[in-house]
Amino acid sequence: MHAGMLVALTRAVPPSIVDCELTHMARTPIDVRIARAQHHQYEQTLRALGCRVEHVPAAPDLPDSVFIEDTAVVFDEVAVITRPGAISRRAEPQAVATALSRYRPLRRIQPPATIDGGDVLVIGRRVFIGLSTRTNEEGVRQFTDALARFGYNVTGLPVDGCLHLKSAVTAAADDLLILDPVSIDPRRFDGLRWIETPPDERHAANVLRIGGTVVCPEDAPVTRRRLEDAGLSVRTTAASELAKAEGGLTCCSVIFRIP
Ligand code: CIR
Repeated sequence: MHAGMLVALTRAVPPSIVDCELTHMARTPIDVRIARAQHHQYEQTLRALGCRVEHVPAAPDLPDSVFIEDTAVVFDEVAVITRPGAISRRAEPQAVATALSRYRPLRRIQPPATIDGGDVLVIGRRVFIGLSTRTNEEGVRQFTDALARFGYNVTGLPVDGCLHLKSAVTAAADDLLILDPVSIDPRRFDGLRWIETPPDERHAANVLRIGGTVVCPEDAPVTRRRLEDAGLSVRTTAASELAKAEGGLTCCSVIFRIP
């Protein structure tokens, strides 16, 4: 298997999460204590799956700072530091960049480009980038440029009706996607097999893959069974309170391998 170890960067749930950005959901009260308990359970799951969890210093005044995935995308060769699409989130990447500078050379996305890590789906050497309300064409261009020396194939895909590309599709295995067919056309992903989420479990298209295990939200039993029927090892975790902030499972960590 792989040598080295996995590091998972996470960032605490701030009290200001009650003022988070919302795009497709109505605001409902978020219980910060429950959100923190679920975040703790999530970190325990990461540890159980072999990650060393490292905390980026908390940012109490940045409402969406727990959703650290949007601030950086880490490849073996380089970490791309994003420029989030929401103005309220522009200050988030700096502390993440500082944490990542110990592990990777950094490339920073510059204005006028915007890109959220939630729009970046990496499957082997293929990188799919959602063109969403957060990520623009210039973001895709700069991201492509940052990876140019390393032999990745980058493709931009329009995203409609959900926040990020990874709200609608994630990788469950090297050649297997889990996706919400309402939001994304599976034929966009040439050569890959896919599993569909049922209409009342659309949020479960966002799964977190760690090694040979897939972490799925606990309130998605049909999706869980479909993943297990495909031969995958599945763990579940509670994510309902962070889901009220339009966050999924991938968005609460940045995971990468170190020697
Ligand atoms: C936002 O709208 O930016 C946050 N409330 C949710 C971000 C979720 N990020 C993700 O799924 N990658």
